[in-house]
Amino acid sequence: MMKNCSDIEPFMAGLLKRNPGESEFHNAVQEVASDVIPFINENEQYQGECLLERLTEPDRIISFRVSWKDDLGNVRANRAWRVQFSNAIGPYKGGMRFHETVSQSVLKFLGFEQIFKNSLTGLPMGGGKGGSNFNPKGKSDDEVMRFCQSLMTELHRYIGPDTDIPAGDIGVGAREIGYLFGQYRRLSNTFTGAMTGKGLAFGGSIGRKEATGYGAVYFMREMLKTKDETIEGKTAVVSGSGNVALYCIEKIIQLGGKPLTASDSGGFIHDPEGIDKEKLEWLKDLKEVRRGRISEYAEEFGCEFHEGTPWGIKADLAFPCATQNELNESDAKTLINNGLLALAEGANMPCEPEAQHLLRNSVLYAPGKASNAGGVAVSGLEQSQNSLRISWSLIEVDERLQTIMAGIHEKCSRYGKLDDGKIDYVKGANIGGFVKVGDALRQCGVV
Ligand code: NDP
Ligand code: 2IT
Repeated sequence: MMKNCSDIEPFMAGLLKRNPGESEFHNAVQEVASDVIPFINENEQYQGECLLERLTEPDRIISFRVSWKDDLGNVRANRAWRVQFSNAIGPYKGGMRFHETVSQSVLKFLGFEQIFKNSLTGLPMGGGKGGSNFNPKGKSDDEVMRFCQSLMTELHRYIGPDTDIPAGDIGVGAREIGYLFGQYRRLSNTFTGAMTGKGLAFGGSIGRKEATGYGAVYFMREMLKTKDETIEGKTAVVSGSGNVALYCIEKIIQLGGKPLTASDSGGFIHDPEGIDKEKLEWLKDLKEVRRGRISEYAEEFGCEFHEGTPWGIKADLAFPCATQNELNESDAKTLINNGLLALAEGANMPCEPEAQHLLRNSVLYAPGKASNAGGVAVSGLEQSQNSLRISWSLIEVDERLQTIMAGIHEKCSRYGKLDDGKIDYVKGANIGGFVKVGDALRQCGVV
């Protein structure tokens, strides 16, 4: 039984008991609860409703087997999930992740974060996430297609444009969305916006591919403004070389900054001259078309390649854009000692809790649920365009994205302002995301 808790300890003890072994989920909830429980205690209208207890229990989790055949004719089986976490303010919305590390705990943490992130965008989107422990690396296009078709053969029953709208995440890009959407369209015999991140030829939004990376840099720009600083002339350390990292690097270059690094699970490249527009085009081709390794960049441009993560490289700005828990306490210390000014998370929960604690108290620090919300925001715009059966131009989409990111920064500032005038972006994002969802829960009865 869940009881209304006004203290964090008994609340977390109950959550750990109900969700044993799910460390990623525990960490995500702990961070939110430590800001939201005190807020509830100070605001009577949110009391006595078990709001956080209800919000930490997913509406439902669908778990299923995905059987498929590899190119050698072997039958393979994977596990997949869709975590439909909360539809309090709109249909479930969130990405699908294909990676060997995907587990129920990882998807629950991502789905939980998504509730607050989606609320912060101001768009009517609930929180969800899905994925599979399938590893697309080294698989042929045909194998990926058979896997996606098999997965959607089950998933299609549970999704729809007014129910649950999946999109991409790690290991799910344009190719996978195409195969998934193709099978959805066939099985449902409808052409609707039941997925986002679609190709431009079949209902996708211009600017969606770029949105998460661009959005993270727009959020950074807003944070720097509070210190009368700009991106121009600043060096940046970036991790990852996937969808988020590539377009984060692109926007840093466009705004006059100098990205020094990029990485993948094999290691990172350090280019002291900076990754420029031409090198980035080469990198996009390497990663988006040839599906190559980041080490090839070092061979092509004659710079250093190292194993591990790039956090030892001195820079003004940091953008972790690869995966969860990729930056630990010692990395945070190194970045701070090297004079870091600000960090904006492109990935979801890339900083371990101890690293987050240090950064939150030392530099301008934006949690992913605020700074990487640009991706899902433009997914929301894709849904609107699909419903209206129109396509906005890149300028229109990009203007809306900039307005949404500035709006999230404003909400974080409003709810995260400390007594000394500084902004705690983590607190601001947690409370700013909670308020709308909490209001919706209160007003819709006990469900
Ligand atoms: P991609 O699959 O396009 O790229 C992921 C990148 O991170 C690759 O360079 C990959 O290297 C690296 N990476 C993944 N796992 C690990 C690992 N365990 N250790 C080291 N490197 C790793 O994914 P995205 O760019 O879409 O997603 C990156 C992050 O951003 C994730 O946390 C995701 O949840 C988050 N995000 C994504 C959004 C989107 O719109 N796509 C929106 C908001 C957040 P390799 O290829 O070697 O595995
Ligand atoms: O983590 C995320 O916000 C995403 N992977 C994007 C979700 C979406 O629905 O576009």
